Amino acid sequence: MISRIDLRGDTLPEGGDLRDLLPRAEFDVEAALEKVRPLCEDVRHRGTAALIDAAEKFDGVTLERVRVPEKALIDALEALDPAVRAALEESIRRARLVHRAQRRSSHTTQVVPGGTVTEKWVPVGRVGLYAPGGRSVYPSSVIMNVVPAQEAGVESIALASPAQKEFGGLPHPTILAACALLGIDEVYAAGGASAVAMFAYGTAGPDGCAPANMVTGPGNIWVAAAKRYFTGRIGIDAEAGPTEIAVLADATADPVHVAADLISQAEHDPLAAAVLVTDSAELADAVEKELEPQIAATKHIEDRVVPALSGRQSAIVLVDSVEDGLRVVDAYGAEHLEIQTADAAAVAARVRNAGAIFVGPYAPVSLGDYCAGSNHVLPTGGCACHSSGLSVQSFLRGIHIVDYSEEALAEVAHHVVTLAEAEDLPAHGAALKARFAWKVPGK
Ligand code: HSO
Ligand code: ZN
Repeated sequence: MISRIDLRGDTLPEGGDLRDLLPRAEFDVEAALEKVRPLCEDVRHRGTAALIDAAEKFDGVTLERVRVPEKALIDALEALDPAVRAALEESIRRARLVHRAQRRSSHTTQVVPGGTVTEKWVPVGRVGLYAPGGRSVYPSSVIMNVVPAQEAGVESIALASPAQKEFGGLPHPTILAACALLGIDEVYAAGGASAVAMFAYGTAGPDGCAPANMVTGPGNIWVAAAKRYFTGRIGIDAEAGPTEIAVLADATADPVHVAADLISQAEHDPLAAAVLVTDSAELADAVEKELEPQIAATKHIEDRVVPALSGRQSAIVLVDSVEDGLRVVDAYGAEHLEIQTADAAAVAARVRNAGAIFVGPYAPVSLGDYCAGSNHVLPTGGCACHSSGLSVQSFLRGIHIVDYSEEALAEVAHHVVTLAEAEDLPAHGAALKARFAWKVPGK
C-alpha cells in the first residue's frame, strides 16, 4: 500500500536539490485565501454578530454569546476524568521545565566607553491561541501553545475553539478543562478563519474580544489561510500543514516499532505524511509486512490511516547507506524525525533539518506529542530548513536599547557622516552635525 522510492545505486544527485525526490501533500493555502477573505472582513465589520453567524453556518450551533463563561471552565475541569487530568498535569509540568529553560535574559554590550547596546527581551503583550475542534480536539496542543507563551511572560492570553453542537455551543470540554488547568480564563467559542479574524481585528461589545498582537495554534487550511491573510498585521507561529513523520532506520531497527510510529502520525489526517528512509531492504520489507496487521487493529483506518499511508506524500525510501539517508532526511526536513539506527545519538547529531528529532528506540513521536517536555508545534512542509517549533522565543521580541554619551558619539560621528554621504542621505549626516554645531570630528 505504501509506495517505494528506490534511491540506491547512483541515483542521489550530487549537490542540487533532493527535495523533488520526496513528494509532499498538496496544501494550497493560496487557493483558500479567496474563501477566507469575506469571512475575515465580515468579522471586521460586524464583529460578534459575524462570529455567531459563522458558528451557525459551519458548526450548526446557535450561539447566544461567544465568550465562554468562567463557570463552564471550572465545570469542565471538575467533570474531567482523573486519569486524563493527571496526564495533562504531567504534560504541563514537563513542558514547563523545558520551556522555562528557554527564557532569555537581557544582555548589555559595551561597544566603546560610554556607548552600550542592550538587547532587552520583551514578551508580546497579547496572544490569541487557536485550538481546533472537530476531528482534532487536542488539549495537548492547548498546553503546547499556552506553556511557552506563559513562560515567555505574555500577560494576556485568550483562546478560541469552535462551538460544539453536542456540548451546547461550548468548545469541547477537554479543551476547556485544559484551559482551566493552565489558568486561562478568557475563552471564546469561535472557529476557523473567523476566530483568527476575531483576534486580528478585535470585536466590540460586552461579549467582545480585544485585538491580539499574535495568533498561534494549529488548524486546518482555512486557519492557515487566515493566518496568511493577517500576516503583517499580527504575528503568527506558522501556517501549519498536515503532520509528518520521517524515520531514518537501519537493519538494527525494530519493524514493529517503526510501523507503529508511522501509523501514529498517519492517524492525524488523510494528508499526513509517513516516510521511512532505510538502507536495509530487509527492514523495508518487514515494516511493510508489519503495517498490515497494525493498520487492521487501529481505529481511524479508512478515513485517515490508509489514505495517509497510500497517498503520494508517504513512502518507503531505499538508500545505500545511513550516510545517504541523512542527505535524504535533511533534504526533506521533516516535522518529526526519528533516528532508529545503531549509534542513534551520533547520527541524530548530524541532522541539520528537522522540526524535532527523536533519538533511538524509546523516543517515539507520540512521546513528544504529549509528555516529553518538548513542543509539538513544529514546522511542516519542509519549513524546518528555516524555522523552528514553537518556543518561549516565539513570544519574545528583542529590543535594542542604544545608549551613547556625547563623547562616544563624537568619536564615531565622522564614520556616520561618511556612510550617510556614501548613501546620498545627507540629512542623516546632518543629524550628527547638528549635535556638534561646529564640525564633525575628523572631517
Ligand atoms: N503530532 C501532532 C500533534 C499532536 N499529536 C496532538 C497528538 N495530539 C503534530 O505535531
Ligand atoms: Zn500526533
